[in-house]
Amino acid sequence: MRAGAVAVAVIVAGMALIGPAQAQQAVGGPFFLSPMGEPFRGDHVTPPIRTWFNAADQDGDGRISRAEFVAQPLNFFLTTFDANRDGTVTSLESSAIWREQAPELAAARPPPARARSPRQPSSGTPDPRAPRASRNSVEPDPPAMMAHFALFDIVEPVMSCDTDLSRRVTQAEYEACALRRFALLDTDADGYFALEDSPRAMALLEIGTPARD
Ligand SMILES: [Ca+2]
Ligand SMILES: [Ca+2]
Ligand SMILES: [Ca+2]
Repeated sequence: MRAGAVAVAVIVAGMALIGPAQAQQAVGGPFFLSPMGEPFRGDHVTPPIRTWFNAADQDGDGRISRAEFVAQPLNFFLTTFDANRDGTVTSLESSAIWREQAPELAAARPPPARARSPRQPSSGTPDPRAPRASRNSVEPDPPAMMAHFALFDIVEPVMSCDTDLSRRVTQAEYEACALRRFALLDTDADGYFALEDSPRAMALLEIGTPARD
């Protein structure tokens, strides 16, 4: 009985030790943030960028067409980001999803402004007046961190689509934004994006792939 109590104590202590580190594990698997802000997870076989790619490549021809690229994130936009289903996504809504499903992105984003003026648009660009000194000085810059899990260094992949600065992203704004991002990925302008077109995508393919031994 005494041994049992000791065992329980050891287990509890172990849980306390691994607790914070496992918050990420609870979300599960290597992480990729799609160009339109949807979190994807890989596993020990499939790199997370491949999970996104396969979801977008609806016809399975090994490349993402412009139409596929725009269509893929819409369901997530309308049913997950838009938590209150009013047809638009706010900064609060998108941040809540990332907190829950993408702690890696939350870590890469600048800390929330303490008292953001209501007139100040959320541009996705870090406020140059933000107190950088308050950040841990060894903390890497957000764009450097983004390279580990995204094709773009855009820490606000949804609110940066708010072209009319209404502080809400409509479906039309989101789709127009997707077209602009696709044009950046489709470097040879043939209307298709393949992972081979992007050195950064090829580097991300290595993520989640176990090292050969
Ligand atoms: Ca395709
Ligand atoms: Ca909404
Ligand atoms: Ca808007």
